[in-house]
Amino acid sequence: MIKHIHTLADYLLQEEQTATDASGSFFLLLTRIEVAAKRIADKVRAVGLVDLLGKTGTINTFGEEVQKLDEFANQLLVDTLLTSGAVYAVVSEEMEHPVFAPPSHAGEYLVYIDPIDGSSNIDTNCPIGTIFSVYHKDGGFLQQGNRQVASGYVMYGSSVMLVYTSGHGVQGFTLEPASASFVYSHRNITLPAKGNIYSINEAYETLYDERTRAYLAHLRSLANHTARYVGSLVADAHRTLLKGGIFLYPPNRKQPEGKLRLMLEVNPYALLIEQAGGKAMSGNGKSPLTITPKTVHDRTSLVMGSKENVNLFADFLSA
Ligand code: AHM
Ligand code: MG
Repeated sequence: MIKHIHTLADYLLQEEQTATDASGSFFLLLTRIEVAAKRIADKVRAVGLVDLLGKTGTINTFGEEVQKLDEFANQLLVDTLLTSGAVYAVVSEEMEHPVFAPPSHAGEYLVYIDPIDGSSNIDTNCPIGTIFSVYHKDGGFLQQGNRQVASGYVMYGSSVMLVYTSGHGVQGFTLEPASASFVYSHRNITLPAKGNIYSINEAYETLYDERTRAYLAHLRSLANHTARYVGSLVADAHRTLLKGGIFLYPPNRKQPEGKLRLMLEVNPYALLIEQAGGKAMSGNGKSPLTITPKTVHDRTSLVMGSKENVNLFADFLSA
């Protein structure tokens, strides 16, 4: 057993030696995500220099314009994962259908990715990220989020971080430029039980239902609350994990199902937040982890953060 865990590689080796609920190929899979993350981080850093700013001119599955960086990150992650020997298929926000590993390389896991989350922030040098979620292939493509084997994200911010959970707490690693290693910087990330930051796109206020509007009015009446909204889930959720408070992407009149994708964005974060001692809710007031998806691209609403903050929102919803 490794005594001093200094890097992600050390941590994975240690988990591999002690885990009873994951196979060696699971750790190989995470290593492949680490490799891809470093390459994407390099590109993100140079994005303004290497002709990766801007749009490709094509439209993705959801009718959204594809940014060049989205396309690069998607292809890199798909290739890196499907040739690992650990992965059976990849589902991506950028692709309508799953892509399968060749039979010679087919492994046991399904990996769901949002290759570049927060695409609208690319051209303005604001934080963006990669989100991932892992399931055993035996349960099929439409498993509930509570069947996730692991979930996590890479955030390309003022520093690059990889944060993940495999059901044993939430661990964070920061890329050290000199060594090109992810250093174990955030052990067992835990949300405070209550926080004073709220994060929501308030420009949609008139589109939210009456109860959500009453909740927002209440927050604004509190002297000790402040608002933060980057518009990249990776960044807004990262702050929520570290500082607590609440993040909301509720349904609104223009997006009655909400905007975020259940399997690609909501469930990876619901697992992280719950593993860090927080709470996540969907429109029905229940954890999104208990929703059975109808398609891999389903959308749902998301409210998550410190338990006390989320419970207060739930009280407003049921008032
Ligand atoms: P994307 O995956 O196409 O980038 O969209 C998801 C993003 C999230 O990162 C963020 O929470 C949300 O969209 C912001 O949406 P809005 O601009 O409506 O507030
Ligand atoms: Mg995206």
